[in-house]
Amino acid sequence: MKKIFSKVGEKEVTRAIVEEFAKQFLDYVESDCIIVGGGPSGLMAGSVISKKGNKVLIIERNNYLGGGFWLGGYLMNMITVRDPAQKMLDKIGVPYRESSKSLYVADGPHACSKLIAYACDRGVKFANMTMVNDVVLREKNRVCGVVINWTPVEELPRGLACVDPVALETKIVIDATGHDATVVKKLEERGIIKLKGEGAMWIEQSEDLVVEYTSEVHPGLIVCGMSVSATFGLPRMGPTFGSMLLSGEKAGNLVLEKLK
Ligand code: 48H
Repeated sequence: MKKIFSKVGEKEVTRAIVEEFAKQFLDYVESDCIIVGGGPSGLMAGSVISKKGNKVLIIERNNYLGGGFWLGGYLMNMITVRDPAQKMLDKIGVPYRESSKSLYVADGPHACSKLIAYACDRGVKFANMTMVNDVVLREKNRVCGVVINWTPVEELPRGLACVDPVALETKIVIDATGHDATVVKKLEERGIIKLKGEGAMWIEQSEDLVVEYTSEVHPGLIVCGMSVSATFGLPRMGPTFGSMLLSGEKAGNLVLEKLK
């Protein structure tokens, strides 16, 4: 048989993966920014921060990136954005068409994969199948890092596995966990913040509000995307994603200001 591939075996493949993973993991034990959640807002925030040469790690509990951006609305994989968010689609190179005045529709998988590539091209690193289950708090309860475990370990019945998680230090954390607002909830559990909970759907109001309320909710913790709605009790917008991209961009710029 004529060989097409060069002579490389199992041990070399395993070594390549372990070495590169361990090198990156060690490097990102300390970073400039940790983003919890790899949906549209987190990916956009990461792209903005990383483009300036900062070390950004996105932690995602699933084995894929993109959050709700793949499927758009109601398991129909078309996404919509309202004017002016089509300019963000231009930026990441996603084709779209105007469906009605100022409403644009694009293919979900195309938009999502382009956004993931956009973040990768700008240097964002990822930890998939990894779940943030707590925060690191220091003086005056400043958020200084996150506590992580492998998602499958975290999901095991409590009686079955007693595995202590590990912690990563960082200068600033972004909660981009969507409807769950997981990181903000950790502060609420300790009586530091009060979560208002997401409001009912009202597309026209919600998108402006999400962008407006994208902010540092507690020293060391910025919220973006749907976690803004959950934190501040804002209306939801359903299957339209412009504010996720603009909120992510704003969160990224807030982090850049802080890192200066
Ligand atoms: C690690 C975690 C953890 C954790 C959650 O839901 P997302 O797509 O979030 P956004 O805010 O970027 O976008 C929201 C959008 O998809 C949406 O749902 C809209 C617009 N809804 C409107 C409406 O009215 O319903 O992504 C969040 C990501 C997901 O991939 C989660 O798996 C991940 O965060 N995640 N990752 N550790 N503790 N919690």
